[in-house]
Amino acid sequence: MKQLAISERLRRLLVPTTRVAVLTGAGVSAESGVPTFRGAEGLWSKFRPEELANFDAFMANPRLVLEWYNYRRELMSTVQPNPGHKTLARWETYFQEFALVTQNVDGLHRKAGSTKVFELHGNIQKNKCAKCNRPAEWPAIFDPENLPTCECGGLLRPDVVWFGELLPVQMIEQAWSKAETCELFFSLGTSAVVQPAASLPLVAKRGGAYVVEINPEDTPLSGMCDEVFRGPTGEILPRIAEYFPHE
Ligand code: BJW
Ligand code: ZN
Repeated sequence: MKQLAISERLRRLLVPTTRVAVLTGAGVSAESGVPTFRGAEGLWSKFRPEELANFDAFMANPRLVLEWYNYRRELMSTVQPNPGHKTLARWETYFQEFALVTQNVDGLHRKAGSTKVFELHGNIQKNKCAKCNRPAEWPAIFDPENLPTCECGGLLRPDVVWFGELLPVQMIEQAWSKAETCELFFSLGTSAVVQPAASLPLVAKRGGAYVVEINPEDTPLSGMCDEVFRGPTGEILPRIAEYFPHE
């Protein structure tokens, strides 16, 4: 296959000494078979986020919300990382300073071998108490007839960040600082509409970074990016890596 056309500026930045930060979204896992949220085939075209992904919805109808998470947990436990995840896992060792920030809750970056991942929106396979926030090991699947509770009496819920909830403070602060200080920033497979994650590329740009987007579709971010690749991350990322001096 013909080599991917990339700018001279990007090519020069693909060296181990460049400080790199990456933000990933649902699109990066699409080629693994995980549905995205927005768009014609996205989860939000079939389910209403305000009924499922916020605390009030959970308290009003925990069974409905937990059954939705059961469905997604089962799906996510069977999927495998794709070449996009695997390429990013290799970048962690290639670049001396590399920060991988994800909005995804599917754990596929770790499964691909990334060891340092900022999971801004949590992890769907983990649980916590909806009342006291204590982490809980079980259950893997919620029994809708017998909702699991914490020692404090609170209901257990998936350890993910719903609309209107704060992201883990230290994690978003660290991600912010990585975006501020990086030289090269990648926004990958995200519609870039959910805050505060969607601000990270802008923070990077303000800090002087070269901002690259990979997405088959236009996003609100596209216009401010220095370089845009229109295509799936599972195909484009390995082709960008072909430009690494030793690969
Ligand atoms: C491909 C591809 C391929 C396809 N290759 N690409 C400021 C202004 C306005 C609103 C707010 C604001 N600050 C906060 C808010 C409120 C809210 C928000 O942002 N709302 C906007 C949507 C309007 N944010 C919050 O509530 C956040 N909390 C917060 O800020 O707390 C403080 C606060 C509270 C209240 C008021 C003010 C401040 C929390 C956000 C939590 C988001 N949670 C979810 C659910 C997680 C749990 C779960 O999974 O069940 O996170 S929602 C959902 O969206 C999920 C995702 O992580 C997130 C982002 O979606 P993502 O990843 O971008 O996916 P898609 O589907 O949107 O896009 C996929 C993309 O991939 C598309 O572009 C495709 O083209 C592309 N694609 N195939 C590459 N093969
Ligand atoms: Zn509790």
